[in-house]
Amino acid sequence: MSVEVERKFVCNADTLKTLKEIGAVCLGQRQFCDQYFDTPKFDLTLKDMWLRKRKGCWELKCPTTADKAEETSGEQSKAAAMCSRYKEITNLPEIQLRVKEVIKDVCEDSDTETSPSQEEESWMSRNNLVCFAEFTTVRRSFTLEEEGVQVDLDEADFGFHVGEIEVLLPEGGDVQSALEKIERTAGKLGLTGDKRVEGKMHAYLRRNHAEHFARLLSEHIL
Ligand code: V4E
Repeated sequence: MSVEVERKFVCNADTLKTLKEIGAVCLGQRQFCDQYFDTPKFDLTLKDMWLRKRKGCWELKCPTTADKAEETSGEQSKAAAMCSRYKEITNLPEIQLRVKEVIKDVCEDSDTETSPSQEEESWMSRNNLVCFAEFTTVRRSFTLEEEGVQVDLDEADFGFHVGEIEVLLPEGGDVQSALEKIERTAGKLGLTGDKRVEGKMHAYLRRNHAEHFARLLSEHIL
């Protein structure tokens, strides 16, 4: 399991130029399709749990518990407020356990021999998991001098662009240092805003699931 600390930013025509000027190295461009799953009642996302399939692999993002030591000064809490932080789980049995804590699995696996894909199908149908969002992203990734920092410029197929500065940590890694690296990178990129920038899923839900989007906002999940 790892922890992703991330700050999203509005990217514009100058972002590429600025990245070059600050010595960012392009790692390449890739395209992927994300499918997000939840129950029809949105049991997972209402708990801020985001289950998706990307390039055939399952991933679950869920909240981390905040570390009090991170909020010792005003500047530090400002940096933390601009960033999101989620546990990223990629191991399917562990994902299934986490999902089971939220959704009551109606029956256990049978002993009959089934292929992994049949088991996945069966797990999804037992838990009533349906795809509620699907979109393709073209991502250009950059690395910077700042150790472990990656900048992604994303373009989603529904006409939405966003930049992300992110640091991936092992569980229990130094979140404070990650926040500082992200702050320094944001400074180099000349980012001045003090409000969180919406991500692809925000924009997708706003456009396609307005009622659920409003509920997530009212429950302070988005
Ligand atoms: C909406 C959401 C999540 C699902 C999307 O996660 P995100 O990191 O935006 O997607 P992506 O494609 O950049 O994933 P990556 O390739 O970096 O793994 S996970 C958590 N949320 C909620 C959320 C929030 N409340 N606030 C912000 C700023 N971001 C996400």
